[in-house]
Amino acid sequence: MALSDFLEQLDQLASSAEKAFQEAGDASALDEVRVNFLGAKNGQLKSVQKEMGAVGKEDRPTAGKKFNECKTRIEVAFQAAKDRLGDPAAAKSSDPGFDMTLPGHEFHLGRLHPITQTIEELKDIMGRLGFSVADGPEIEDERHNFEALNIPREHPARDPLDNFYLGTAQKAQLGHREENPLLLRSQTSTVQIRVMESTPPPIRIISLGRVYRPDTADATHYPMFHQMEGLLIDRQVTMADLKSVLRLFARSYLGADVNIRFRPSFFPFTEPSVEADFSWNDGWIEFGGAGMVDPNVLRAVGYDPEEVTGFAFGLGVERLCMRRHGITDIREFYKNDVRFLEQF
Ligand code: FA5
Repeated sequence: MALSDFLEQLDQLASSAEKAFQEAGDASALDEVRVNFLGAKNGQLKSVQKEMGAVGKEDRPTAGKKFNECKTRIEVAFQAAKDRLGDPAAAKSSDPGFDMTLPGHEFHLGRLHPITQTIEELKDIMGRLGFSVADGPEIEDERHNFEALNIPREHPARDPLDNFYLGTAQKAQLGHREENPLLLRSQTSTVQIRVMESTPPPIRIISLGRVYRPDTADATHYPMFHQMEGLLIDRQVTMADLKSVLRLFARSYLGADVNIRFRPSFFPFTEPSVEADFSWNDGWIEFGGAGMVDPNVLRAVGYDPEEVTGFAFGLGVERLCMRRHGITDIREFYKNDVRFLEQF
């Protein structure tokens, strides 16, 4: 090969490499150009180097010198491109679509719903009082929601208008028999029965979960809400134990300055029964029902009411949380308004 052809080839190679390195727009394009020109195996520079053997012996020193110059030009172009792309400010300024003065995106960190936070705290307080946590299904049968709780068939609490009974199609889907209709549980007292059916006394449990009633939503009522059920069964349990546990619990959760009062009431599954209120805005609001477990309930699960007695309570979780945080409308919990939720 004539020396002039070889030198010409080197010049062209260096020029096209410089152009390619200048045009490389990002790191992967740069790497492609580097492999094309400087690749150790099949790079164009390597191929040209191999052709140097075809240049006449006397011309080799000139060819070698020119080859080294060409190699340096390509390496300098590579380094310049690397510097340009490696510097983020330089890279961005080459992108006309990026405006460095724009404000950044704000990321919202998720957090637990206030009712979930309340449930965790209630479990904690009751855990310290020796109560463990039990669970039960939200779709219940009449036996656990009513019968075993001493609520007979003709009782108004079983009125279909006051409960969410499952339709025939839903029951068929669950493969359920007609004689024991299914409904969304209207109280967590169902869990009392499930626990007593499967566990011998003594018992000391709480159960927290959703319950459903076709109540019209207002500031203190919602058709779906949460209850904390408590059940303690042992020898010689009295009403005094019930009152002190509820008082201790309310003071732990709401603070020592909360006033509590008990009003005589009626529940088919407790005798005697009370309703518990706490003070709120110069008045009182009911936070739960409670009482000594009725002997009929103890008998229905195979316990001997002469041997053991016990108390039970069912408290409204939303109302406790509302009192604690000064929330005046229960509907706030379920609007999913981030401005409300992010305060907790
Ligand atoms: C009961 O549900 C009984 N199972 C409580 C009980 C358990 C009594 C064990 C005796 C022994 P009651 O229907 O009163 O009781 O409901 C209990 C609490 O749930 C109420 O005091 C109130 O705080 C809350 N509550 C009731 N209905 C609603 C509603 N629609 N929205 C929000 N909270 C409610």
